[in-house]
This record gives sequence, structure tokens and C-alpha cells, in this order.
Amino acid sequence: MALKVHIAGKLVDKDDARISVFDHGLLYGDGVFEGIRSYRGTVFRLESHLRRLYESAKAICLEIPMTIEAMADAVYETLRANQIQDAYIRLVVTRGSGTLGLDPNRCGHPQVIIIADRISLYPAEFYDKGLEIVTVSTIRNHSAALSPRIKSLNYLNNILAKIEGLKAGCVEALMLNSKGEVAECTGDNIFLVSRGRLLTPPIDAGILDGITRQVVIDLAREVDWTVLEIPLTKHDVYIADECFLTGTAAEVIPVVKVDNRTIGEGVPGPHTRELMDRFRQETLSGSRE
Ligand code: PXG
Repeated sequence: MALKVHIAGKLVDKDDARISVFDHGLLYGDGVFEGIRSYRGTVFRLESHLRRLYESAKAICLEIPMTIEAMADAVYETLRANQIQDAYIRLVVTRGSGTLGLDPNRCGHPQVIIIADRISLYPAEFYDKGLEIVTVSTIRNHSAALSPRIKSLNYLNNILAKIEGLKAGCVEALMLNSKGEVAECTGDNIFLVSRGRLLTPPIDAGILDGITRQVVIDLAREVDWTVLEIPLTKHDVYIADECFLTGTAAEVIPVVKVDNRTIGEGVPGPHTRELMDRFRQETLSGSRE
């Protein structure tokens, strides 16, 4: 069965899901998106993802031509049409087709696209043994230029960092902000465990307000762990007892080496493993928010 894509309000075969070459999403990266997962047919934290999508759109003066409730229904409709239980869902809203030239007012209608496909997972080995990452020279774009809280179709800042990481043999790369503080990875947020406390950069370090990040903070606080959202430096990373990343695609993934330095004992630590377990339970609990 051909994959069905939700586009312009209809479900069509993937090969018939097309947009104009004049769409400003393509011409200028003018648009927003979300990457969401479903577990056993239930979309994980759909409300949070939709809130972030609509906030991203508002921040770029893009009016999404449907209500949040209609969007939620369309996501489930797309999921059911493709009969995928554990899906990777990509929501894209572009500025729509316009004239050549930046002016967004010359675009007709925003284009809404929903894709639900099978998820390709990181190899299990990464979760058992932990990842090796590097700090890259590409800094996270300054939030006064383009807020990293906007999940925009313009991901070149992250892609340039990813290229640097890949050239160094790492699948994920750590980005600093313009102050030299730890920001986030190219598609994941970062956490440290230090002296029994969970540390992560605050949103105003210029990072995406990650939904997995918030789930992990909530899970840790539920069992009375101390969680601090504070500015961190590379020094904090190098002396941490444990390090892990969070993201919709990666979930919770341990990091054991940063810049060729061993973090902690060089194996996924006990706090990380406990949070991986608790996160897994949360995804399988079937609760919608
Ligand atoms: N930082 C950045 C820059 C991201 O793009 C995260 C952190 C983690 O946020 P969430 O809300 O997912 O916990 C992201 C999310 C992909 C893909 O296809 C990337 C993300 C999410 C889903 C899929 O590479 N990045």
C-alpha cells in the first residue's frame, strides 16, 4: 500500500503529494515544522507539539489555516490511513506559493503537510554503550537573529554543525551559543548529571524548548531529583558524572565521550539508565499528554 500523505486537506498517495516550486518554504525556508512520534497508535505529547508548532508559526507571522483541534484530528487521520502504530510524524506548514522575492504577503495560502512514516531508529548499540559526540565550531544561531525556539524550515545552522560532527566521525554534535556556553546538539537537547543533580541549559541559552527535555525534567522531579536549568560550559561537561541527550527521534540516549574525553566512567550511568527506563514507560503508558 502506498504511503498516504495529508496535503491541502486531503489524503493522497505519496507520489501525488506535491507542492509548487514557487512555495516560499522551498525558495526561502519560510515555514515551520514539527517532528512527532506515535507509540502503539497514540501520538506522544501531541498537544505540546501542536502548541509549539502554532507558536513557531505565530513568531513568523504565519497563520495556520486550521484550528489546533482540526490539526490534531488530521494527524490521527493520517496515522490511521497508513496503519502505522509506531510512526514518525512530520508536520510541515509552509508560507505557500508566491512570487520570486521575499515578501510573504505575496504568497497565496499556507500549505499544510502531514507525513506519517515508519521511524528509523538509532542502532541499539548507541543506547547500550553510549554515544561519542564533539563540540563543533559552528555556534547556535544568535537568538536575537532567529530564535532557536522557532522550529523553522531553515535548519542550515544545525546542518552545518551536523556536517562538522559527521566529519569528526560523530552522529551528533554539541553546539555552543555566542557566549561560549553549552546550547544544544543539532537535533537533541543535552543534560548532565553532576553530584547527583540533573543539569541542563535554560531555554534562554538560545535552544529549542524540547518536548522530550521537558518530559525528562518532569520525570526527574517526580522522584524528587534536583533539576537545575542553568548556564553550562564545556568545563561542566568534561567534569560531569553522566551526560545524555534528549529528542523525539533519539528519545533518551547516553553520551560517554565528548571531544575525545571520557565522561564519568565511560559507560551509561545509573541516573541516565533510570531515566531511559522511566521515559520508555511514559511512552508506553498511552496517556495523551
Ligand atoms: N534541539 C533541536 C535543534 C531540535 O531540532 C530537539 C532539540 C529536541 O526536541 P524534541 O521536542 O524533539 O524533544 C530538536 C528536535 C529529525 C528530527 O528528523 C529532529 C528533531 C525531532 C524529530 C526529528 O532529525 N529535533
